[in-house]
This record gives sequence, C-alpha cells and structure tokens, in this order.
Amino acid sequence: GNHAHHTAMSPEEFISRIMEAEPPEIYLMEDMKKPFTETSMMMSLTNLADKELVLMISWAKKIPGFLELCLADQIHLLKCCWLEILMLGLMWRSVDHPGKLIFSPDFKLNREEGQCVEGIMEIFDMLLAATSRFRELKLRREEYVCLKAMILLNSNLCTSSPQTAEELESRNKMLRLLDSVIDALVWAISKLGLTTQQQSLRLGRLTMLLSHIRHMSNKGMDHLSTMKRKNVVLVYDLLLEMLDANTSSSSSQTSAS
Ligand code: AOE
Repeated sequence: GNHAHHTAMSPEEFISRIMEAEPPEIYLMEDMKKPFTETSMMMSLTNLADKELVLMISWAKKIPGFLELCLADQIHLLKCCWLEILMLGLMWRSVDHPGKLIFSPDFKLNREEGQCVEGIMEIFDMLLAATSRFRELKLRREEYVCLKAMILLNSNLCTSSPQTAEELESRNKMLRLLDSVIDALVWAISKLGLTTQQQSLRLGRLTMLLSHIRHMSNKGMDHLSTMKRKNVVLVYDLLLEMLDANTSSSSSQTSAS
C-alpha cells in the first residue's frame, strides 16, 4: 500500500498518524466484589489485559511502516514488549491521580489494595514512582505516543540476529522506523518553547525512563510467573491462539498487496 513511503513522512505527520492509532478507553464492566481476594483481583487484571492485548495488536498495525516488517519481527516485537506497553498506558492514565493506579475508568486501585495479592505491592510501588516521575516532567500526549512506539520498535533490537536477506531487510526497516519515531519525539519537544539545552535534557530524561519501564516489566513477568505457578492466573490459550491467528492473517493480507 501507501505505507511504504513512511520515510518521506514529516515528523508532524508521523505524530498525527500515531495519535490516531491510539486505542479507545476500555471499561472492565464487572461488578467489583470489594473487598478483593487474591483470585478476584488477579482475574480482573487478567480480563483487562486480555481486552487490551487485542487492541494493542490493532494499534501496532496502525503504526506507519509496522506492517512492512516481516511477520516474524512483528510477532517478536509484540511478544517482547506487551507488558511494557501495558505499563506505560497504565502510567499515562494514572498521571493525574497521585497514589492511584487507573487500570480502567471503572477499575482503580491504590497501593493498599495490593495487599491481597502476594508480591503485587512491590510492583505497584514501582509503577506509582515512575508515574510520579512522568507527572513531574508534565509528560505530553504527543511525547507519550512516541515513547510507546519507541518501546515497540526497540524491544527486540539486541535479541534478534537476522539470518536471511528478508530478515536483514526487515531489521533495517525497523531501525529506520525507530529513527522516524526519535525524529517525531524531537519535533514534539521542540514545540514546547524550551531552550536548546532544555530540549536535550528533556529528550534524555524521557528516554531514560524507558529503562525503568523495561525493569518493571521484567519484575512484573517474574511476578506473573509466580502467580501462574500458584494457579492464580488462568492461562488463556484460546486468546493466545486468537492473537496469533489475528496477527498472521492480517499481515499475509498486507504482504500480498
Ligand atoms: C499493567 C497495565 C495494564 O493495563 C494491565 C495490567 C494487568 C496485569 C498487571 C499489569 C498490568 C501490571 C503488573 C502486574 C500485572 C498483574 C501482576 C503484575 C500488577 O505484578 C497483567 C495481566 C497479564 C495477564 C497475562 C495475559 C497473557 C499475555 C500473554 C501475551 C503473550 O505472550 N503474547 C504472545 C501476546 C502478545 C500480543 C500483544
């Protein structure tokens, strides 16, 4: 399609495309039986994540150039970064609510409510601290969408080693795409009326936060696998199959066009 010309896209146009790709708000629409138990809280969190992951796939496909990557890269990127993306979204929704995690408009938790799930308060505290940092920095929506795209495109940079010519081409596309997102972020920061030095500092501060997000995601994965060992989280094999099917069918359509 027309997406192949994303390198010619201005940073302004690139940002407006990824702003349009933003997924809609999700409501959990469950009767919260407070007080929570370990099982009920984990069930609600998992139900929410299930819905978000479906929307995340549609979001990724709308990032200019993403569908031009080879299917293996598309899947690998999403597999590597889904929890980081969920966490950044959670922090964005929570940024104006100090001390609270806004999982969805109808599912808000404070750190004390984490007491009923073993090990979850530690993760909540990291998420709340990183959210405060975004609050201090007064993160803008334009910057937020760039950071999210950067997480996606940066997630497997150091774990993939291209073998075939196709993989090599896809990896080069990924690097050019990542450069476009960096350009877009630089452009967004340049609109804020800061001095050149303040602009560089802001770019540095925002991107430094990405390493904390990766760290929290790793801790969250550890926590999720302990929960799974205790059989608290149900593994939705069907959902995973649906996700895989969705990803492969949609991109075979694209590669055919
Ligand atoms: C963060 C943000 C958010 O919007 C929702 C959630 C819900 C659960 C939370 C997590 C979060 C923050 C960290 C927590 C975690 C529960 C325990 C952990 C608090 O400490 C996450 C619920 C995760 C449910 C797992 C669902 C299986 C996903 C498998 C994904 C996968 O492997 N693939 C291949 C699909 C990738 C497609 C995008």
